[in-house]
Amino acid sequence: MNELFLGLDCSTQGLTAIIIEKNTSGVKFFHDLDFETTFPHYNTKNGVLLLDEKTVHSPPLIWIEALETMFDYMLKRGVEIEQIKAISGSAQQHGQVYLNSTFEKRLKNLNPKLSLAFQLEHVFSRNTSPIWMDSSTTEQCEEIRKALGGKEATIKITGSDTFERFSGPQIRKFYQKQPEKYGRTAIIHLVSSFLSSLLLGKNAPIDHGDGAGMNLMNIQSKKWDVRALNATAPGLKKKLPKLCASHKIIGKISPYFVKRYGFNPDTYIVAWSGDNPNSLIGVGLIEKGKVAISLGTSDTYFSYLKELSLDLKGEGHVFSAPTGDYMSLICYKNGSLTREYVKNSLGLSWQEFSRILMNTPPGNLGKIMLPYYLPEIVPLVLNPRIMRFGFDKFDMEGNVRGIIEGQFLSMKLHSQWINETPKEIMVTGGASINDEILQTIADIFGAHVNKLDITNSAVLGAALRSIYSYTRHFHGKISWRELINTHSKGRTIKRITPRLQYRQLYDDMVKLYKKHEDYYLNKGPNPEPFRKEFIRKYFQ
Ligand code: ADP
Ligand code: XUL
Repeated sequence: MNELFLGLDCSTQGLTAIIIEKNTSGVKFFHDLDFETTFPHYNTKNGVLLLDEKTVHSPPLIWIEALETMFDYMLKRGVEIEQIKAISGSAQQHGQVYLNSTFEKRLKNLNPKLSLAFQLEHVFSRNTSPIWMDSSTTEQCEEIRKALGGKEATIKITGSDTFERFSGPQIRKFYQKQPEKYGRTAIIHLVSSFLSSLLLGKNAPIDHGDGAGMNLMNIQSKKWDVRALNATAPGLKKKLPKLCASHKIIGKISPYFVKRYGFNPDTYIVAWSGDNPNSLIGVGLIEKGKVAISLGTSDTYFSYLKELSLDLKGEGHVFSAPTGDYMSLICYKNGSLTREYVKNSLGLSWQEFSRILMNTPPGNLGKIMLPYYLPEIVPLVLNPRIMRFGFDKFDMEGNVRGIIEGQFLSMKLHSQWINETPKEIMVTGGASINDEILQTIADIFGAHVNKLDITNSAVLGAALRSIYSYTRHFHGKISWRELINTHSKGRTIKRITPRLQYRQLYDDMVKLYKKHEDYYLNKGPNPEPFRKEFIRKYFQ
């Protein structure tokens, strides 16, 4: 009999589901739901509500409605739902869901004849959820950092400096600005633990991977850190779920889903985690030596760490990895949405954009773009503006190459703390289908870039984690290596080779880019003479 495993990924822009079997690499079911177009009544743009330039939320009900719409679709497609043995999931990191005291009661008493969104409409103590794109908590970041003894101390305690999008500073802002609503909040979930709570029919724990993105969990002991809790908001410990290992089976599926969709009552729910920790598994990074770049709504650069190794400069993060080890990560807000903005403002399709990228010279004739369309996380830019040096917004070629080179020169520059010069880069996320972008990444990093047949590695990672935990539970032993060899290894459909003739040019250009960044952000010297020199060296 088929043993099926379900992975779900609730990202910024949509919900994805995948069903796989334990011992074969085939995909039994795959489906994507886009929030903006499938659920227009929430009025989101790309899945989010832009309340002001720095304040970015999403309506948590959209995630509930997406979950049930996905299960309705699975029923309609005749998926053998009763054969699903275990479910795990992935969600955009950092976002919080604020719930009142009726939440758990309602979860335990759901009527299978009625929709989930209808029954859970009134469980929120805050109607919208701040998400990872929010950058409105600089004040709270400073306060928490100070209370923890400064930047280095904060990093040593939580694995990261305080960041605007991290859950702790966001919770502090809510407590400060809306103390009554904070008082009425019984539990604060992450998006991942919120969705797993729905499946479980009671409050689910937060796993160590997503917990590390809160500025509240001690990165060494993997427990809530009392100093961080006290620095954030009073009475917070009581409002947080428990923490658990990412591989933990947290229970069986709630009777609601058994009765409404025909799930087997013995379907196990495995702790959900963040999209980046899930992607680590989906692209198969379980040992040192390789890195991954995710080109989703955010662009992220991440790698596996055997030992805890912190970025004391403070731009990067260390999270727990699903294997129980660690992972390093840097995150850029100016990812796909910024590429899309430049493409759309030039009136181009992706095909036209890619053709221009292919036909323009590496080095962009010395034109440099700082790609801050949105507030940026790395480096911190709170008042964004796209900066162009040597061209204007009407120069089609200059802008197409400028945005892509700007983004990945910045990534190369700011990933140096990870101390891992990659020879191989795994790429994932929506933009990883674009070969011309991948060629630019290969050239800038001087590394081979591997493109996978499934561009959503987070959802694959979630399904693999469900197999891992289920098998470990019933058979006592399973190796990550074996699992990844069966499911992830053969997925590379293209290997893009770096063009060695551009290595020196890009080494010089990273330095040139840094001078422009320093000039714009840190009042550094005028970089124009260096740009002229670069043009003389490579283009005259
Ligand atoms: P998330 O998981 O964060 O919701 P995805 O990984 O699904 O996002 O990526 C969505 C993004 O993929 C879109 O915003 C879009 O800009 C980008 N994308 C889709 N097709 C292409 C393409 N051909 N070239 C570049 N980017 C693309
Ligand atoms: C990671 C981050 C984003 C979100 C959205 O720290 O903020 O990558 O997880 O995908």
